[in-house]
Amino acid sequence: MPPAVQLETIGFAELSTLLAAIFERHGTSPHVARCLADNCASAQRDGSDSHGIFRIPGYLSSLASGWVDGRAEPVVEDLAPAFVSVDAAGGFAQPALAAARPLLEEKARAAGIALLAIRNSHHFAALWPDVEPFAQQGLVALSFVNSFACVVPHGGHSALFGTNPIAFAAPRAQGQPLVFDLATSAIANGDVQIAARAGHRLPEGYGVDHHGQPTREPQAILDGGALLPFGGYKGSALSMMVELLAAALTGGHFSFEFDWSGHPGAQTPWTGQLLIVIDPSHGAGNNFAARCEQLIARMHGAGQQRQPGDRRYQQRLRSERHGINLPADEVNRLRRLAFGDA
Ligand code: NDP
Ligand code: PYC
Repeated sequence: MPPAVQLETIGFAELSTLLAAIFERHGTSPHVARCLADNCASAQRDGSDSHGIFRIPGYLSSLASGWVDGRAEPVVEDLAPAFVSVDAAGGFAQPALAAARPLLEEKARAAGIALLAIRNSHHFAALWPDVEPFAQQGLVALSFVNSFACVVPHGGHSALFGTNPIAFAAPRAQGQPLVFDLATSAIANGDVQIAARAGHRLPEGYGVDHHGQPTREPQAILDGGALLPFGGYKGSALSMMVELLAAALTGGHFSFEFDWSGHPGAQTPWTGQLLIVIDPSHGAGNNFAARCEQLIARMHGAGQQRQPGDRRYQQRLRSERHGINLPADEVNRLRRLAFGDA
């Protein structure tokens, strides 16, 4: 039997403060540190393990390499009655969204719909924290982010697309918003890294090795291999759409377009992000949240008991009640990064 892992329980606020101290110590402004820390701590609280504290070394090596600007000041542009754009100035996408959010929401409520096009940005996180807050305010939100070339388009032979997630959030009449957040690859790159560390093989059909041969070995995918889109040509089409919306429309880079080879240690993709925010009160009957509830009830009736977001909300509740359980050596590592000699 492997030795039991010693756990330490930490509250959300304490974790977020610890992460903010790490970010600030490693080159971000206090504001950027707070944005990234809240995002990362939220992912950890909700059990989004591939984008919680697991990502800290990647953030820090990207900052250390000079690839991403942790002090960037995003520039918000009011382009049209329903179109906001932000130049993230080579910084992270989350502070860019935070800077544009009030104007985006104001426009969505006035026009019924509004777009936010973020470019020149680095997104290294889960996507649901970007959309769920809009649904908490009664709005419907969709978002699209492209990443780095590691997915072979359907029927192709070389990596071109990113893992390109899509997130959707809708208000419900009762309970937490309905949210899904999914990579358009068969598996997120972060989960491939986690499987490689744990020594787990992947299911068939997730990736290929550097010869283009199917493999179930996560390390072979990471060492020059590639992922496949989920659902064959259907996922591939969605991934293509994400490239167009997140990069071509925003003015950001396609996943294959940037070259980080001059910045050893860089891990944060330098791309773009699109958000679409809809005010459903302009819709027919002005009863969207009730209709959402009705659909969910029928899905339950049809036998789908677990809705997307349910697992996350349950984990959030457990974390809020009992704290976030982390391996004690991980917490110590974080404390050293924040306050120690590291
Ligand atoms: P998953 O496949 O784990 O989950 C995708 C969605 O499906 C979630 O909303 C999940 O809900 C839901 N779901 C999972 N299982 C079921 C089920 N049995 N029944 C109903 N719903 C279900 O996510 P991915 O691996 O695709 O993505 C993981 C994360 O990686 C995402 O947060 C994504 O944003 C992030 N990512 C970020 C990238 C970036 O460039 N920044 C790139 C690629 C991925 P629940 O949350 O409740 O489990
Ligand atoms: O998990 O695929 C991923 C990913 C890419 C960029 C950030 N996360």
